[in-house]
Amino acid sequence: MKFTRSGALIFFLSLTVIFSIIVIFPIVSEAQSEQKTFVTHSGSVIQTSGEIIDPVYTTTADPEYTEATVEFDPMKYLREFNYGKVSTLPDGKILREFTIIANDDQVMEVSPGIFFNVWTFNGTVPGPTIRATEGDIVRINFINNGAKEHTMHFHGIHPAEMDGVFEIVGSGGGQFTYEFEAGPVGVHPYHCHVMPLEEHIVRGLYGVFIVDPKESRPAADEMVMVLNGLDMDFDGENNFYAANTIPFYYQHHPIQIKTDELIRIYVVNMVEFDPINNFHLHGNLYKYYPTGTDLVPSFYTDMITLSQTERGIMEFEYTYPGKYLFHAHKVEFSEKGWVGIFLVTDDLEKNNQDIKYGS
Ligand SMILES: [Cu+2]
Repeated sequence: MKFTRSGALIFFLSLTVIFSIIVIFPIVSEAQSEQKTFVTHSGSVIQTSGEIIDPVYTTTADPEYTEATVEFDPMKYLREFNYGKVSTLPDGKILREFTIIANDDQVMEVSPGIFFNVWTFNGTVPGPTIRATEGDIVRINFINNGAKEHTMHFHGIHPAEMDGVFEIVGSGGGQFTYEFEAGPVGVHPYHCHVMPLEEHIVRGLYGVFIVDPKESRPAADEMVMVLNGLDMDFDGENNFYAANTIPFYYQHHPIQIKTDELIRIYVVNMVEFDPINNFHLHGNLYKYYPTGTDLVPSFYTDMITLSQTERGIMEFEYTYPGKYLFHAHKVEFSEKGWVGIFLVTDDLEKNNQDIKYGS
């Protein structure tokens, strides 16, 4: 029997298909269903192929157990500043008191249909933005209602015992009062400092602490943007990135600002695992104050690079109305959620409609 050229080709292709089915497919499916073993923070040993979003709570022994669901509104968080309960001390100083409650049993829908076990300060990720003026006394009544130990570690200047590292606050209602003078002027992160630190941070125990100068900065439309990442399958790599936790949020819900109005953004990078993050603004440049400690800008740029907990203040105004992107110029991050839109308008009332990206 003699093979034609096309007959030989068909024979060869058939062999390839059969080989794939018998040899390659089982290897690939084995890899896909490969079980990984994790020891969770609570000490339970679980196995997951990575499809289980939250192994800690899917293996909770009590079948009646239901987690509290976190409601988080990135638009509200963006411009929400907490000045605390204000009183004047006998020496004339201003005292600002805050109550911060830590929890670690909450679940948040971080993207449509995707739920994640977040650890929270006052029920949100990030926690509340705490704001004081330089020289004010800040008192934080910290309560740990979580199942793990937690603390609050503020970046800034304060006594050693207020640093939130060695004074571990026990689970199930442990308390600690942090008290220190606000300073220096700038924008600082606060976060839990219990080991394993990476886990306590990536789960969401962080927030922003703003110290205003005594002579306040010029009036502006002020915002807070915490750049964060979410490692959904606990492999030490982020699956989503965002400004203020929810991937793509400000792309689908553009931030409305006015032409010729000064915009001031307090930006803090809390992305773990990836060594750098960055912030690019379209159609404009911003004045940048690293850490916000100086009242004179260091840069006039449209791109800054930030490592873990690096932060600063940006100021800009738009002359021309329209839609402008802001995003990580590390394109992988923007394609996984760290992207948003400023909708710049002469008249906010007239433009109060949904704007579709790309339209
Ligand atoms: Cu913690």
